Order: sequence, then structure tokens, then C-alpha cells
Amino acid sequence: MNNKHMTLGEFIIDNQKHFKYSSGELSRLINSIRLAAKVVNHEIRKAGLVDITGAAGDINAQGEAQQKLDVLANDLFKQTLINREIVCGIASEEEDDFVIVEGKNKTNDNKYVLLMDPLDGSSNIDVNVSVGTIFSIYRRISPEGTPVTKEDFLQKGSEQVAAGYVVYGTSTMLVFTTGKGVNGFTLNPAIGTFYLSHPNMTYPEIGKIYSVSEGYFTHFQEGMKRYLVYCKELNKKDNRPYTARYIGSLVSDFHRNMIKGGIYIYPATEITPNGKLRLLYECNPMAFICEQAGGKATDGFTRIMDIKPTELHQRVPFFCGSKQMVEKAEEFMSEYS
Ligand code: AHM
Ligand code: MG
Repeated sequence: MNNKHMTLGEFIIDNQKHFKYSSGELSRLINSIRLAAKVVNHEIRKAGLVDITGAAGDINAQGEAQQKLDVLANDLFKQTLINREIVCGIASEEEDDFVIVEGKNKTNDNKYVLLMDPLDGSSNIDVNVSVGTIFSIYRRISPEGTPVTKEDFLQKGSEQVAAGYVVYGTSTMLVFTTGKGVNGFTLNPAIGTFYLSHPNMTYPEIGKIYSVSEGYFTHFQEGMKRYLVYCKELNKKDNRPYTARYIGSLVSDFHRNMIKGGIYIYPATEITPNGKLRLLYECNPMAFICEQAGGKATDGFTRIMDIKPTELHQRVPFFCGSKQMVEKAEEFMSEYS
């Protein structure tokens, strides 16, 4: 089939043969994520009506307490995956510990664990700004049929089998990779179908956008401060000064930069020496997508996907985007920090 009008469901079937392990299980897992994304999308689109229908914490007409959207998104993704017995474990930014998913007979022969940030940038919901879901999939390392262990989740990002995000923006898009490039699908809300709208997404080698919360400038390391001065200097040859764009919603900032070319940085600060973003739920999946699109993702010195995690909620400084821009930022980091 040619790409025009191809749906996500058709794409998954067409590409199953290219998946690293083509048992059909990964296809079913991505299909479940597709379903959960549509349900979460439906809930998010009603967010502005909360003041009319009742605020988070209120009791709704059915006598159920209204949940905060990030908690609701977490439950919806979890339940969708648990009901389908499609993963053997789930770890989420919203939960303190990982969840063991048991099958019917208390064993679980599924091979994959899923890690997610169910609603990233959720502080933006109240002000009608885009939010996203981020997910990351690994093959378990513990023996099949036994409960998953923490080690199944603490794998290096380079072991990811698939990763992706959903951006709930002016339109809703699901973008993902299974290690063979990056493809983006846009939801037609009228019929609830994702269509392949952005085949083979690639990060421009160099761009003109830098995305950093510059308000923390005074707390940045010297290398970071000098790089920001560089971004603002006049140099017609390489399109400087760059344009500052910072939504404060990683998925949206990343998505824009991947399409237009740019760099996203959440650096270390004096107050937060490991930055803010989580290695397992945010940085690793975005790094996998970034590299698959030809971009680069590091902590300013080391490749993100080479870091061996030691804790589920570990934080790490994050530099990601157009290859040449990330390399330039790294030069400043190693020279001055
Ligand atoms: P969250 O997972 O609590 O939503 O935090 C992650 C978000 C990212 O989406 C965004 O890039 C960053 O936090 C913004 O942080 P800040 O407000 O410090 O700039
Ligand atoms: Mg987050």
C-alpha cells in the first residue's frame, strides 16, 4: 500500500516484519497504546469544561470523585494495558514503584515492560497549552513466567525496543519508533483514526531554535551560560541569533524542534544538580526518537542512552535536538564546566 491515507493500524501490520522481535506481541502492544491515547485525548479535550462540570476533587453526577487529568491518564493507560495482558510490568512517573502485571494464572508470559510519563507538562492543562504522553518499551531480562523485577526497568536506553509520544496539540499526533526511523500519525477526531501524516521524520542537522528556561540563568553552570550567550550573538553565517521558543511542555518543544530544527535543554542548576527530567520516563524515550530521526541526545557530556540507570525516578540533565547544535552546546560544556 502507498503511504497516502495509510492508517496506524495498517502501518503496524505492514511493518511488523521489520520489528526487532516479530512475534506480534509488540504490534498488539502498540495497538493498545493507540487505543489508550484516543481515550486520554477524549478526556483532555473536555478539560476546559471542568469548571462547568466540576473541578478535580469534586464528586460528579455518578457519585465518583473527579480525578486530576494526570492521574486519570495514568489509570487509563495502565488499565488498557493490564486488561489486554500485553505487558508483564509497568513503571510510571506517577507511581512510586513499578507494577507487576500478572496473567490469568498468576504467571505472565508477556515479554515487554512499559515505562511512561502518562501526562507530561500537566501544569499546562489549566492554561490550555499542549501536553503529551511519553512511552518507552523494553524486552524483559528476567525469565518469562516469573514476576518482573526492578532490573527489567533499569536497562540502558540503548536497549529500548520502541518509544514514542502522543502530543495533544492543535491536533493529536502519535509519533513513534521501533528502531527503524520515526513516523508520525495524526488523529482524525471525527472517526477516531490515526493517519500516517509524517512519514520518516528527520531532525534537521542544524536549526535556529533554542528551548531553555532561561529564567534560571543565574543558577546555570558556566558552560551553559556561555552557550546561551553564543545563541544570542549575531553571526549571519550560521543563522544567529537563534529564536527562543519554550513552551514548558517537553513533548511539544521536542516535536516543534524535530520538525523545524533546534535544541532543547533542561540543564543542571545549582538547585537541581541533575536537572528536572526523568531518565526513564522522559529522556530515554525522547533520546531514542531523536537519534532515530538523525538528532543527538546527551546530558551535556555523555550519550543519554548509554547511562546505566540506578533508580526508577532518576533525573538527568537533557540536551537534545539537531546534531550540530547539540555538539556545539557540548563543546561549551566541556570547555567551561
Ligand atoms: P512534569 O513531568 O512534572 O510535567 O515536568 C516535566 C516538564 C516538561 O514537560 C517541561 O519541559 C519541564 O517540565 C518544564 O519545567 P520548568 O517549568 O522548570 O521549565
Ligand atoms: Mg513529565
